[in-house]
Amino acid sequence: MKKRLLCLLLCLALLPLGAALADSKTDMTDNWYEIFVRSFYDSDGDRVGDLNGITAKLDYLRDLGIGGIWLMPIHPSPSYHGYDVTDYYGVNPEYGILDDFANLLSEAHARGIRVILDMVFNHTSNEHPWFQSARNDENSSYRNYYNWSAEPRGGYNRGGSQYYESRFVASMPDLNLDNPAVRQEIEDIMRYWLEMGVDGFRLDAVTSFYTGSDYKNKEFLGWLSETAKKIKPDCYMVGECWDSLYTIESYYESGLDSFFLFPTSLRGGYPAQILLDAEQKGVSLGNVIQLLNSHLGPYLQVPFLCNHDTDRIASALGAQNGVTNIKMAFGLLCLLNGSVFVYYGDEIGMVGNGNDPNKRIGFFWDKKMNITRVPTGATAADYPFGSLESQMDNPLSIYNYYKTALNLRIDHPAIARGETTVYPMDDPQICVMERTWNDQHTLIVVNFNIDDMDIALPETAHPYTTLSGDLEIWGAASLNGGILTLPAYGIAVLK
Ligand SMILES: [Ca+2]
Repeated sequence: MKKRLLCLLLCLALLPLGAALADSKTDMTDNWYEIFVRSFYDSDGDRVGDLNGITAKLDYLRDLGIGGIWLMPIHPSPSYHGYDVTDYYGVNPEYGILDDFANLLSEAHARGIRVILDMVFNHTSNEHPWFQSARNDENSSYRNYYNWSAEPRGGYNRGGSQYYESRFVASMPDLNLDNPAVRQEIEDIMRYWLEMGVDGFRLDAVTSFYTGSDYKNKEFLGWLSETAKKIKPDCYMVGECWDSLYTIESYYESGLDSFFLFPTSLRGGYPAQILLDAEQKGVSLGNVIQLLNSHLGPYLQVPFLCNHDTDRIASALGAQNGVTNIKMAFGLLCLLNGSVFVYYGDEIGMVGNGNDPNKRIGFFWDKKMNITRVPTGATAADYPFGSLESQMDNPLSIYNYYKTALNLRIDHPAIARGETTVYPMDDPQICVMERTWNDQHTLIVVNFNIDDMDIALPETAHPYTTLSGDLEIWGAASLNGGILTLPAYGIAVLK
């Protein structure tokens, strides 16, 4: 940890680039929202979510406290999910036309919301014209866009007289990312979208670019990052490295802005473990934050609870057990450094597990008849906490908890960006920590006791006199002199 800190300090002291990196890290920090376009909101009555549907809900997202959206693949594709692309320059006709996308971009930007696109560069669809040509003609100029073998091999499928690499499924042939022509195609694709105004990319399956070689994956990620930043210096990139904290840490060496922090997700993730497993929950929260910062301190962290590939967090925590854990897991997530990502529908406690389509069902806005069509293959579509409309006016709803938590991060920028000091407390069920960023100081207090507690605030260099934010589950916090009264599972923020 000390060595890392020293390196960072040296960088900041010696290189103007170091300072620029530190600035860009905090500039990129935001509250993000992942959208499966097909299942979000249908604007034209065909029961398929579309781009204009997202545009119609931008005010909702802004109000929720969202500053950026990640759109799952919007390109033409034979599958319902879109992770097998047939045209990287197009828009899935079920989602709309390119003009709709350009309009979404400009309306999002007008509201201060950034838009990043899901880019699948590991593989194409087997229906992509590149693959069709490569498969049907061994002399095609596209033949070396893919990897071929004369002999059967693991991870390869038969295509014509030979076998092509296709690690996920036969319909997703892996691209030959060593081929300079393929890299040129990828550069052209990134340029096209970035010049249109897209704010960056979510990179799919980064550990699969070169199966079995982290070294080559990182080299390619470094190239992707460098290439994109040359086109648009302030673009933002986040990679899917579905792995341990240690592997994720090593992937940051590639130079890519960020990687999803899978160790914060699901039942085995830090927030759920603190809530459900730890005996000394207050102490554990402080330890987790120090652990994350010791590994990822110099980098932009990207904690999240679930995504389109995982069970939904409400399912993972057991929706039948009630809302306290569902709320509190998100409350704790929002106390971590970096950019949090919310999967659409988690803010109303949507559930989903089992097969993939179950995790990607339609958002429940108001009436059941307005929900988008169930994705092909889904076997369950249940909404245990009701629609957004039914939750909006209920101050105790999951929706209002999410909204308060996200807006707390907007109102107190130091929470996401600041250096952490954890104060030791006599009660191991209480966590008190300070976040300092530039001249802003924020004190965060969490009470994991099942009773209201009167907490004597520790002595701090900066005086905290104002209760400026409160995430309530069992009632409101209050501050009298140096004593903070905090109900069970309450989170208070002081200035
Ligand atoms: Ca539609």
